[in-house]
Amino acid sequence: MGGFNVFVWGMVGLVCFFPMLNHFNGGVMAFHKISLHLQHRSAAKVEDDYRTGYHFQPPKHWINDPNAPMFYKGFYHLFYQYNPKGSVWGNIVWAHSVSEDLINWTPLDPAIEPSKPFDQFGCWSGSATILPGEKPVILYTGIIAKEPEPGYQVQNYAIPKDYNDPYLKKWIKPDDNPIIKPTKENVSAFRDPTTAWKLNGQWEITVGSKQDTTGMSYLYRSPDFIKWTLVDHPLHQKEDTGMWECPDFYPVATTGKDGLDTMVVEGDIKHVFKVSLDITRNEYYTIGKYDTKEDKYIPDEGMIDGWAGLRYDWGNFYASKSFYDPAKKRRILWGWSNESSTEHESVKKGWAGIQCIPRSVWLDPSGKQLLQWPVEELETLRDKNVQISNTELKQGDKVQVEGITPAQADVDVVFTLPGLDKAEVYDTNWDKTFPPESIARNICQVKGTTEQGGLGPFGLLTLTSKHFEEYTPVFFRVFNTPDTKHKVLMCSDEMPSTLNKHEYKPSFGGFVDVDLADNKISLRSLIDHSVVESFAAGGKTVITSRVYPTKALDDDNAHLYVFNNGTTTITVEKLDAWSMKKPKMN
Ligand code: DQQ
Repeated sequence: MGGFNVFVWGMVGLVCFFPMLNHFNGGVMAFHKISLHLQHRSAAKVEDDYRTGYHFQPPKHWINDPNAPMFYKGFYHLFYQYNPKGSVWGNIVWAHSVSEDLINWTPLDPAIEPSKPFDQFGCWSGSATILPGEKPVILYTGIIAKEPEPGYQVQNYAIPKDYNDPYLKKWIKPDDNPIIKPTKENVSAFRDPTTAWKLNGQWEITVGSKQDTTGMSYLYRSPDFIKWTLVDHPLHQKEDTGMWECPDFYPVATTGKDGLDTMVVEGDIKHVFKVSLDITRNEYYTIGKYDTKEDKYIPDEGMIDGWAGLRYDWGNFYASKSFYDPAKKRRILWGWSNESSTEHESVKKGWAGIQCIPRSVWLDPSGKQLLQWPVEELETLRDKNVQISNTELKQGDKVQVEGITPAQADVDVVFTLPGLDKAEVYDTNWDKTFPPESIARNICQVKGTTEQGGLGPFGLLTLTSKHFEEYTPVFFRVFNTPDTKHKVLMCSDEMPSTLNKHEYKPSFGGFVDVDLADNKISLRSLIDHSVVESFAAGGKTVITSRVYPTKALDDDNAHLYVFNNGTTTITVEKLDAWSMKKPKMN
């Protein structure tokens, strides 16, 4: 066993031996890193190197959570947590942009800023509800005191100054705020109100919280959206998951791709409940039933409700929020992708954070997971197209995809496998050795891109430098398991992505629940300078990686390949790659 492997297995042992330490971050509250001395530091010039071409970002400074996405009078509204003074978290206001197509964005003035006693130390995340008569209202978390850390939290509301303004430029924060105060135990862990729904004639919302180490989503009821009462039981809770941030609760149709308004609580539907886990800064969701008699959410039998649960995205994706788009009858999901680089780098480059491409989200026909796909409007940015078809890739082969802009591209590929019998055997020890929530990620890390398997690794080498010193591979490995069912692993590996030793370079991974009956598997990657967002098997498994190449930096120096390092020859049935145009971006 080589030195590298010894190191990896040593790390694995450490992580598994202390699973609680792993989850609970040594008992330290996670939240956003607070660096007071950097919060007001604005770079003289914004560095372009890692700025994205078609992902959402403002011209400069720090962004985090998407807030209150909604469609109103022909415009999509995206609010987001923003530091107007610097490139690290702090001084948070609700920045605001509008779009007619979710792709081209016009910036407006911040919609909500600290100014009143009920939000003077911060305007944190929240959601929009469209009340009857087409009247939007925003619920958000206000910080009324700095202590106890990370702040004393209440829930406020804001309403548009002029309902006739489709841009919703000005928002009023009425003086009867706050409309919800915390109970004594949770003053600093009580945030991120959801979009409301109606049950038995009353409005209901849920708010993220915890009690000791039990993650919790409180339920509140109101006859008029102003007077709210705490319901005697939470909508949902789960022991040992710590603080729940940004809960999201919404219905999905049991068949078809159409989305449903959050107001739909009964019928041929399931409900999705998602939370962002503050301790590890990742999210999980379950699919289940909203029991409207008990007013409780109950995950379906077999759903994993906790760290090892389903994820929207196995990479750098957090604080997500969904909304119903009545214009196209779909549910859209937005997630924040933080920098994985250092604060020092963020301050130097003058900006930090992007929003992922908005995704349509609907229930997989199995009922066991969601499917996600970039909104169709993204395709309007597709420019020059190149194709590869029916091309065999033997062990060690890589074929360059030439003729497009490799650092700003959309690639969609279908691989055909000759059969599954050559797949390597899945080592069941992995299930015992690795923490359940990171088995896939650990296998990706241990095996990397080059270790040969029977079927795979095969996939894409994105953002590759001329002499392969740097590349971000996105790929599959297929395993045979003792019960004769195969397992498909998807990896997005940042380890070889940059020569910069100081960057955090995780090897992200997730399993893909796909039956491979037709011996085919697809992969779509959205490559955009410092982000690679990849969708396997039509959106069953998704991974977002943030990367900082030093050589494979721009369209002249980056290259794109399709590759196979497995012993079995596979076929690129069809590959389409497009250069992506730059939209109007704030
Ligand atoms: N970010 C907000 C909070 C939320 C956290 C503060 C999640 O409301 O819990 O900027 O990233």
